[in-house]
Amino acid sequence: MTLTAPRVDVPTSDIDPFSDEYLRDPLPFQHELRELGPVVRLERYGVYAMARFAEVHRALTDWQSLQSAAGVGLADFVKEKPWRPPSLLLEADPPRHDAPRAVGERLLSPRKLRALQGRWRVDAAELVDDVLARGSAFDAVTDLAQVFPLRVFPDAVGIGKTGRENLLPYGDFAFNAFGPRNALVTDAQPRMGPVVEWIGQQCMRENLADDGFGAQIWAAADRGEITHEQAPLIVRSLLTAGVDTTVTGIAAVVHALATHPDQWRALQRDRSLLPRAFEEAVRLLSPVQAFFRTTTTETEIADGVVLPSGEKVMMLLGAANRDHRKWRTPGAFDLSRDPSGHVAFGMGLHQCVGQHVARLESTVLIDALLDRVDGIELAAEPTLHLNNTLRGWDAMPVVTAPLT
Ligand code: EJD
Repeated sequence: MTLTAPRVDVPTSDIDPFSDEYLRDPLPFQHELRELGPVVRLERYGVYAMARFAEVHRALTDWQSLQSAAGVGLADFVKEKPWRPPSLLLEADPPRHDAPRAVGERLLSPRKLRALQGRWRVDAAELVDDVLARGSAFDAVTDLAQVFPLRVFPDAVGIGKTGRENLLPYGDFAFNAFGPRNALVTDAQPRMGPVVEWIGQQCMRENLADDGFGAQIWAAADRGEITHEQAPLIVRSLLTAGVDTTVTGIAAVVHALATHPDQWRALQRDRSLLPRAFEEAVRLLSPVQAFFRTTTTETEIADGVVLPSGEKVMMLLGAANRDHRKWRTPGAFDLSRDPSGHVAFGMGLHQCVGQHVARLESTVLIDALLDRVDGIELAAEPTLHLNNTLRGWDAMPVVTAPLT
């Protein structure tokens, strides 16, 4: 018999994980969802949500039962036309996913990124010097977190110098579009036409420098690893997923350090904790808050909870990363813990292919900061940036102490 409703009673909730109230302060809502049960039905959207680490982890690693090809946002691509041609990486399952993924993995491997590390260190040092030359107080978002990725990543991809102001709005829209058509989407939509057009142009071979990630994706098509029709869409993935995410990630690390002076000092004493500081900050703040899968068949998504085929399941990465069942003192930013296994980059087959880029950008920038200031504190309450998927800020005034 085909299941049309869950096989056990699932608690329901009227929490809207895309409301302004939720986006402004998701933690109490995520706590409530985590404690309601391993799976909760969100009445407002007719979808299921999981907020505990174990179920989120299980869902992320079960690509057979929980597909991505129906979209990893709220919209079901079976029923609704997506706002742009689906991503070959994000919105695809094996076997179609595999060749694009292999190209992305080789391109963005730690080994390949080592070639960029020296230049990015110099760029980070220059940026922090420039910022500090203007004063010890600055904005960690608009002066640093937004500037550094835009300074290094578009050049690494090899796109043109003009129009780069389109990158952040495009990413912001794409991440909003994983949610419902709320005001965050509909307010920005009228401005998106030329932005989408510009992005598409940047993905074409003739508009890419001949030594960047973009050219290397086209070269992979020449070698037959992917088709020439696929190449521009894979370049588009870098431009969609590679900017706003790293801006948010850098801001998360700065925020964690600025609000935990003892952990800043621990990092000053032992710079080898820097990679851990990055992981712990993304665990704690989860720049990417949530994603969806869609059941391909009747699926037991938690012990005893069997969902019908074709259901949307929301995975609350941010909630899983603060589940006390998995983490002791989950709300602490603690460089003495091992945060590995967090799901801020997802897990499994789709786990962030760009994570080494994010890690490198963040660590070289914080390293440059550690070289140049003795301490960093918030100078005012940061201004949140509301987005249906990303948890970040528009502004974060900080003040630094000079090295003594
Ligand atoms: C993403 C969560 C794309 C694409 C890939 C990944 C993301 C967004 C877009 C980054 C999802 O292929 O266009 S963090």
